[in-house]
Amino acid sequence: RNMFPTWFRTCGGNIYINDFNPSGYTSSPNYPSNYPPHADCVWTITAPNGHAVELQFEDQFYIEPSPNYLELRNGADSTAPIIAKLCGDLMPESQRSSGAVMYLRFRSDSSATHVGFNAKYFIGNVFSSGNNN
Ligand SMILES: [Ca+2]
Repeated sequence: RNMFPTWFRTCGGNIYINDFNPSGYTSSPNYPSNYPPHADCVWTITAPNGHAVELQFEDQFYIEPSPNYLELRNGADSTAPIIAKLCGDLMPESQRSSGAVMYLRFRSDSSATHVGFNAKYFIGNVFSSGNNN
């Protein structure tokens, strides 16, 4: 028997970016359709040592207020220092980890849903301090 819809089992994951796989996209379940209720997705994105993970939000962004959110942390798990907790309908600025790993968690509650998020992830330079590329 299978009590869970497909998105429950397939959202989230561990992503590794490197010279051969330098970027990709992650999004809320069903994007660009609305995310489902009761979603709880965790990703970790790992860059090479000495680099950072950068996230650039694209296309559409709409997550209802908490307890729906996309949470970003500086590290590998839910105890790591928080970078940002994102919701609302304004496209967030780019986000960057301070170390090589970024933790992402997307949650939705039982009520109405919206489009969610679509983010490009790529290798960032820890030591870069501005738009000098
Ligand atoms: Ca909701």
